[in-house]
Amino acid sequence: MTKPDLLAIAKPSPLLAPQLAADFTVHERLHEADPAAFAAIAPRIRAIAGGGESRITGELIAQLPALEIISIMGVGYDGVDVAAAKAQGVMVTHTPDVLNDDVADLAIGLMLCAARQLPAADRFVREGRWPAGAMPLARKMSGARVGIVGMGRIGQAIALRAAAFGMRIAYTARTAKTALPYLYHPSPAALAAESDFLVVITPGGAATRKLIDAEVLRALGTNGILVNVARGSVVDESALIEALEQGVIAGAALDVFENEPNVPERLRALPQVVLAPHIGSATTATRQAMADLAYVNLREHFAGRRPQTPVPECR
Ligand code: 8YV
Repeated sequence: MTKPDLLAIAKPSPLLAPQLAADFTVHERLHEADPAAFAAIAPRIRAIAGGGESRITGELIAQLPALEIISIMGVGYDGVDVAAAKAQGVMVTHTPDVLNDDVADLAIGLMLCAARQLPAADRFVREGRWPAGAMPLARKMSGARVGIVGMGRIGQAIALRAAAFGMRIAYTARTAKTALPYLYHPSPAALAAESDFLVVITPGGAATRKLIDAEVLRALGTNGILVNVARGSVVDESALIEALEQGVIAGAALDVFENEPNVPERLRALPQVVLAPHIGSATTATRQAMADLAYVNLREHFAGRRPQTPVPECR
């Protein structure tokens, strides 16, 4: 039996590539690398494999009449035109839950880094500055007020961890989750006004674009620290840079950016900002679990069964 043709929209993770190669004829980034060759095989493509940051447009989907499934190795799928996929009868799957712990761990780690100035402390020792005197005092995190923007699965995992630090937890989301013991605020600005740390963990996409704008940053205030482990698109990056430069907020810890992997020079120049290269789910154990789930979704589909984790719109 011939293997189904699969378009890998980006270079597949080494944890996924062998499983893909065993079951599929993989065309890696052919749509970008060789458009003429791509046009020739496009009618045969039955599957797409992508990551959380992949852009899979309606235009691309329309070029693939035999497409049956898009498997995303990531929980976020804001780059996928799900409406176009559905209109063409294409299933879209993602990898929720298996990364909750890692992303929540990183959110707490970034909060600690920003509050306790851990990257600066590391530089302080390495650069031999300690003998000349102590580092400036930092901020206490335990007992502070944390506001979580987005109270989905990862938001709840962050809240559980924050509770162990004795933090006062509040959140905003589209609707209040009455089963949770945390204080609900109807808007990011209202939440920010009552928070020392504002942690963003809401899905990306049109509905949340620039949700964290100049007004929210003003509400967070001169002692506030912004943490983003969601998508760069959720924060107005220019407004954030201005707020940091002008001392409108105290600091930020960011794992995601508007135009990854490019991080503006003005942001990189700010000492009160902690930066990470989109590593929320980047541990071996979690990436393996994500790769396995992304593969199982494809395997189940081509075995004539329902994939394990379709995106909500395709359930
Ligand atoms: C990864 C992510 O960067 O899950 C997501 O939505 O952004 C990250 O876990 C990516 O998906 C890895 O392929």
